[in-house]
Amino acid sequence: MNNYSINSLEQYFKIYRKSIRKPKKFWGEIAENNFTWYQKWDKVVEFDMQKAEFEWYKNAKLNITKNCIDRHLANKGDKTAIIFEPNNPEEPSKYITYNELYKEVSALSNVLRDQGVKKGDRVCIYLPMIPELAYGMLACARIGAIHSVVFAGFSSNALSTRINDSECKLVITSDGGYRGAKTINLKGIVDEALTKSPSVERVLVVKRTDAEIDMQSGRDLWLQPLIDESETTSKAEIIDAEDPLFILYTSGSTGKPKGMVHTTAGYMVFTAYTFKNVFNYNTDDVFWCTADIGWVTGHSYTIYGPLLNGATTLMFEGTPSYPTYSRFWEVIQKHKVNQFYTAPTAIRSLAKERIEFVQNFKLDTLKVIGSVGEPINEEAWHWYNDHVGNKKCPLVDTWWQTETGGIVISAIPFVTPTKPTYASLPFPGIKPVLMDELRNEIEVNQKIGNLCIEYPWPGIARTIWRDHQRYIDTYFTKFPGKYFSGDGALRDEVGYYRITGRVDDVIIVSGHNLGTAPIEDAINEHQAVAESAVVGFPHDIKGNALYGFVVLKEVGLWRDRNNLIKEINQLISDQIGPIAKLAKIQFVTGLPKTRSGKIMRRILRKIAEGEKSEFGDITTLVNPEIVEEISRESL
Ligand code: 7RM
Repeated sequence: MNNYSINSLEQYFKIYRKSIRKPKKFWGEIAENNFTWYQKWDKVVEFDMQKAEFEWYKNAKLNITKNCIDRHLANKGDKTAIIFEPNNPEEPSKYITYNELYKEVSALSNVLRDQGVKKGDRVCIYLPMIPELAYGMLACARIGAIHSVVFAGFSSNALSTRINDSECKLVITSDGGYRGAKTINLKGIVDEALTKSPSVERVLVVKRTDAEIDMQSGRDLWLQPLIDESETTSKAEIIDAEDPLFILYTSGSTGKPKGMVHTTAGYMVFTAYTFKNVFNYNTDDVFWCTADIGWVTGHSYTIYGPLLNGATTLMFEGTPSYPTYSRFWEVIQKHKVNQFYTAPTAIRSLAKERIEFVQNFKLDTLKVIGSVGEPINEEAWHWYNDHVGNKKCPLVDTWWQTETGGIVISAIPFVTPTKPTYASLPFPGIKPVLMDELRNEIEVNQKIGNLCIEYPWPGIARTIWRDHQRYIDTYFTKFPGKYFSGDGALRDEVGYYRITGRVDDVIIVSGHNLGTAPIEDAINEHQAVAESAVVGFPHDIKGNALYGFVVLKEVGLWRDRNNLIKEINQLISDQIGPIAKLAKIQFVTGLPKTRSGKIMRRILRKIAEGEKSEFGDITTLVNPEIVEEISRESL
């Protein structure tokens, strides 16, 4: 266990320095000592940042499911690998041991083989958050098929586009899914998608809701009878380190979604090592990441990271508000969760509700709480820290992306100190740099720049599926020789990074660089405000001026708009300076958000610029109807 867990601040700095000076030695040792390989590598890494070519653990042979499952069977066979907590609290939870996981994954992998799925084939998984989703991913990995999980909230069009881009030949879906008070007709959506997706030969259907569905003969099969007839052992294919493990689509700012490709060995080493250290996972802990597995956070930190560490990971089918706003806290209490990982948008929505919803539950099993997905504003940070972490759990604000595969900037609990709204320090092996618009490195502190990473790490995506040029253009061209994240950040005097939002969110007002996050923090300080988003719009004299979209907690209580506007601007003025005052404030009932909870600023920017109708693709929003409302009432 060579340096696999980081236990002190001194050790962190030592490991960090080593990881930067001798990355090959560093990543070689971690891979050497903590995983099962059929054959070791010839070279730890070979890369070319200009061509965006990366080969980690070159020529090594392995199977990631051997590492996620088989190697735990001897000592941990009866340990719970996955706790399944259903949408409906009345329905019993399921506890799936490593032994059972082995059998389920083996059986499903045999079914896939019988259906003609071969190494390198793409399998689309369109399932709710039920155990079969985990089995499906791992069954693909067992036989070297490439999984492409599509979030079950996506429409038939979005599903079809994704299936077609990677030419999936098989789809695993279910008759339906439960989410809060809703039942979703997944099979119907698949049927519609497949009218436009000719590559799919076979659909395997999991029974979940018992809904009446159409089964197309010759194409659709119920999964359970096939599983029942299958062997419950399965040979793990020998996979090359750089064979693709999965494709996961991430929406670009324009154009069609990008199929980010992750390969096997590097992704395995990186997710395992970051999981262990960022969450301080110890044997017998129960870990819960609330993200849907349709997003990278669910891939890396509900499935792969935890299982690689032999952990118990919780899969939750439901939503934070069903049947009550206490659902998260109830689940933490019920399963004695030790590490809890969620998104700021969930925190803000729960912080809006009465405090009793959280206070009535015993959360004292928690040791570490985490945040991911967007900058966490100061008010949400404190609410999470005080009421969920009870001021005793380190709050790790983890910055990363689909493209990075795993966490790249984060505090390490009990090792490096946290600081509200700061993702803080780079993880070992990660060398962040801030670049200005003239492509010079920003060496001073407190200045916002483009957040880039200088050296590859094992978890970095390898390409965009069948579009390597787009991969190069998007991430490796603007700042040659570096990976460009598309995010802005600043560094404080001790080297902590604060992510300020997408760089297109940096607004230059009268020559001052302003990040939207700190302004939103200031606005959110106001007791009437639930949430806000700030964008820029062109201004004759200042270059840009600021437009704030503000959601109030209880609309009726705040009738004096003019006074409210004054108070909000006073807060901004106090916290950042008069330069950051808003030229316009529009009160809205909600903000346009993607299904993963990110505010779609592109739309707000258009509205602020006076656009009334052309908003581009808004199908990935959870609340497309809000766009009409905001634009109708725009100032
Ligand atoms: C993990 C994930 C990536 C984008 C990224 C950022 C934003 C994610 C944080 C964050 C501030 C954070 N992957 N983002 N984490 N911003 N602080 N801790 O979300 O591909 O879906 O999104 O999310 O803008 O570029 S993602």
